[in-house]
Amino acid sequence: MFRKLLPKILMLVTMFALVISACAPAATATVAPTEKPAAAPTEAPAAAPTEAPAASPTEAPAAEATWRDTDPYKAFPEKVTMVLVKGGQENAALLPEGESIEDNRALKYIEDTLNLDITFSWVVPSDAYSDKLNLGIASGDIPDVMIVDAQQLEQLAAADAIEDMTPYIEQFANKDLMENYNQTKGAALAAATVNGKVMGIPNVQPQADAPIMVFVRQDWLTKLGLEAPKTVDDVEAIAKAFIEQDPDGNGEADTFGLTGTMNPVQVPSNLHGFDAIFNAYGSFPTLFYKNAEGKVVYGSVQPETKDALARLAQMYTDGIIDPEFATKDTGKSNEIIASGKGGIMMGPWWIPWWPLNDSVTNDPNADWQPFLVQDKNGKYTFSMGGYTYSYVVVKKGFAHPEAALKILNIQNDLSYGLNDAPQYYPNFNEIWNLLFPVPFLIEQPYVVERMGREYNEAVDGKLDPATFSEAMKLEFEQIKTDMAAPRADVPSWSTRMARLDAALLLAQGYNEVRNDPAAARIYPLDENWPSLKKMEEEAILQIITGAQPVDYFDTFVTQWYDNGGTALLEKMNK
Ligand SMILES: [Ca+2]
Repeated sequence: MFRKLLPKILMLVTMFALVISACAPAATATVAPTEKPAAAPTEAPAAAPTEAPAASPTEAPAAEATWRDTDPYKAFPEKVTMVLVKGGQENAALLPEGESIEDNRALKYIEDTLNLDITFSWVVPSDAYSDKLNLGIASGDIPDVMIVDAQQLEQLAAADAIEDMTPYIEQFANKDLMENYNQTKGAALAAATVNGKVMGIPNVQPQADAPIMVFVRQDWLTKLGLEAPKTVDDVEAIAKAFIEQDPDGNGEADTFGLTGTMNPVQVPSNLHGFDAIFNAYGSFPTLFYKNAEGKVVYGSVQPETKDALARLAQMYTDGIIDPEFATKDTGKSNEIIASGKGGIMMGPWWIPWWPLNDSVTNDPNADWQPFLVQDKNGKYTFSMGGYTYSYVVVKKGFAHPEAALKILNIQNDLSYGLNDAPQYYPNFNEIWNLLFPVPFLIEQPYVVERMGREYNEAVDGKLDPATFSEAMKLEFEQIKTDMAAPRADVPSWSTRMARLDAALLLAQGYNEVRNDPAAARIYPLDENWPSLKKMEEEAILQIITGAQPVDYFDTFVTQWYDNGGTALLEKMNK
């Protein structure tokens, strides 16, 4: 069971790293996601009529025709050659014997279905991909189709080196991919839009890391006669009681209120961050979003951020927040939780898998429960990460730009067993990015919520768990195991708490604030951005810890605008 869980945690950490790297100016790193989101409802292709054709000539071709003859799948009449490039070489040994990145059954299926001849001009280890591609971009030597990051998209579009994909996406993306785009309410395609043209095919990553929730030890609440939290006031009152009223019952004043880290704000994924408290004040630091007038503003310099900082500074002064939070990293603050010295932790829905599992392992009474923090209007509004961080682009002049979309359609079918796609590989989740010529995912954005609802319906007997994918069946067994004997088996508890309880909280719905997709491509390239970012991080920590008074926020805001912020916002709003 631990083996089963481990990749999931790695996946989440990887996803987190990808999101962060997408924001950092120098981080041209991994554009190809190395994880298969846990979501993968790899439906067994029970309905797929794989053996039928030869037997019944009248029916089978018709059945085939329904998808093979549509725009998203139709084979090219003449063989189309396509040159690609690829990372992932370091893992090639995971492929079945006799198969390689350049020659495998999944690739062959794609080539045969579309009448393509795919070759690779180079294959390199994952961490060399972006540099190698940058060299190619600089020298004008690029493949026909490639995965790029936001900066490379900007560069290639500015150089007029890639095709405008606007005419192709709706016609050639299949209905599953279009549905996933639609669920982002236009944000994914907007992220790929440069000067009004969709210049790349955007990825969609699941909403796995935001919003930030507050997890609280229900056993401590019960012991001290406290209600579950709804507001920042409640969280503070609980923290105060956890510090003062000896919830662990050892007669010593040795328990913490709120934990924190040197990164009080980090969207979308932050362990021990104060993001949820900022959000409760209507403050969305680190995000460039459109205000009510449709103008892009920066959350960190809005008056609501001062209000939230004033509250946090007061909490710090009052000893509600760990006095040493500003020097602690995630690992240090995790120790507080794991050792049973803290009963409140803020973090994403998946923290029952890590680090709360360590707390339960050490103390099976540690009954952590998730809650969302309301704002002063009783509403839930949270900072969210972007849906999109990478793009598939097509070299200018390539005769069939739609081929890129057709490949992505079939890759989606291979992932989920749709449209007769063969399921060749028992270890598919480990090797999909090696098999696929364009290792790129356009996923369901709200898959965590969807799975939570489905697990809940299965618990209520409204949905037959036999219809679940193998991965979901395993998780559902864990959920039932923990319901039968809470916290007796820690991995089962983690899965139940993350996949059911926390996911259902998300499924209740909330408002979202995100980076404006176009603005998100501008600030990482801005020459003043690194110094603006540093100025902001210092100001936030200084104000919370009292090294500067709350009114220092006004000085910070003036400096931020004067040292490049005004110019940056002008670029975004022109
Ligand atoms: Ca104590």
